[in-house]
Amino acid sequence: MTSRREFITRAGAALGAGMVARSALAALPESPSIDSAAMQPPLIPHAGRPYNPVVTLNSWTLPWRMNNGWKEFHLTAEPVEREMAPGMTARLWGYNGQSPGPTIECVEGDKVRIFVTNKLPEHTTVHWHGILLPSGMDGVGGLSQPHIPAGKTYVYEFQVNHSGTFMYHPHADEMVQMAMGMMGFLVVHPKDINFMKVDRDFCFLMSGFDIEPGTMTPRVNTMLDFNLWAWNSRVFPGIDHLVCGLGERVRVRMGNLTMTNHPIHIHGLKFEVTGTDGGWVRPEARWPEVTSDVAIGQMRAIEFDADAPGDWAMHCHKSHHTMNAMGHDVPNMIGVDQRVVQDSLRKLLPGYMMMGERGMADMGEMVMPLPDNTLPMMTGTGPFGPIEMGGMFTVLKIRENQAPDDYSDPGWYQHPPGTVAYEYKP
Ligand SMILES: [Cu+2]
Repeated sequence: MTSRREFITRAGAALGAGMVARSALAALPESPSIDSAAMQPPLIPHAGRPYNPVVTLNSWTLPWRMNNGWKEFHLTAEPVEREMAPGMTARLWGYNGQSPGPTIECVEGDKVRIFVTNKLPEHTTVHWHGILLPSGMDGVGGLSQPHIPAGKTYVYEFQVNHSGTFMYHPHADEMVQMAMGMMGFLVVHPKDINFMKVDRDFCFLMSGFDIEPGTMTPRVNTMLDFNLWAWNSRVFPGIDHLVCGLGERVRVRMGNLTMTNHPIHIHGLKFEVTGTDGGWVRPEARWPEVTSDVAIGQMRAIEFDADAPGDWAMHCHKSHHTMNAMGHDVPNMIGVDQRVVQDSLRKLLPGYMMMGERGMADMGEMVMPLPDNTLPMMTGTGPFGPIEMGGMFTVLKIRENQAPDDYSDPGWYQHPPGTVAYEYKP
């Protein structure tokens, strides 16, 4: 038997040596979970140092508790179901009920303790991408720690000494676990609440999935040919709009955990990259952009003044990344008169439909017979008709009368008379 006094002393010694305080396991914090893909309001800090919280598209921030000067979080790695857009749900792996996992927010100088419970069928670890910490807390299975076996809980403890935009993901059976959607955001706010202060601070992670139309589970061996390009495991038209008030200063933090780069383009305004995984970019080192390439494994924080009211497209500029599953592997039939072959094809493929003779725009409107649980290759409807998009596409809505903390959808932009492109009529 150990006395309570010895127990506390040993725990203290372990902490002093930068090791895991096993005593902490005695009082696991709650591991809250959500089953919805709806954007949750910013989590206003209830204790500890004050900060301006972020808003995670189609996701949420993990609640925490203070315990003797430590900010404690509890992540549970587990299989989840994620609605990727209305009409399509995927069976993924994630944290606390969803993929991606909840955003973890803390403040420069915080001592952070993160409990990780593994409810996956195999071992895992968590790597804190971009955080400067003791080597043994870096989460590389086999290299810096033993893997977390299924059913076990491990504890990570470190002090965050630099603010910025980071992420977390497994460093164990990575090809499978990342292809299944295991990732999350980690934001370290500056100690000075006025440093780099903005009016709205959005974040999302990019992921790629290969899910055969009609099925629910990603193929995990795919290296390049993904068919669903997602922001926070959502695809257009399922991705939250970014709603801003006219004149506000806005930050968007984006992380890329896919297998390719994504040139993210915003219409209607110009922005600057103000942060990377390495920290904040000095003002004299920034330049104006309307597209910023986010390479694999990178984070980019961009900032802009929301100075132009309207509905502005925001999307990856790789045109295949704004298409959903059905757009891939379709042969080019432009200029081919398919009527000649249609009858013979129908004998082989009952229900075969001519497509793409004039291009594929018709598919944006067409109601095609699709297998259950997939999405048309291009979809979504705007005030003027089909938007013909999918994947990594959403709308930045800048409105004159959007109240400061209101993230609700203001509807489509009402264009002032005489400001919409019109048909030429001689
Ligand atoms: Cu892309």
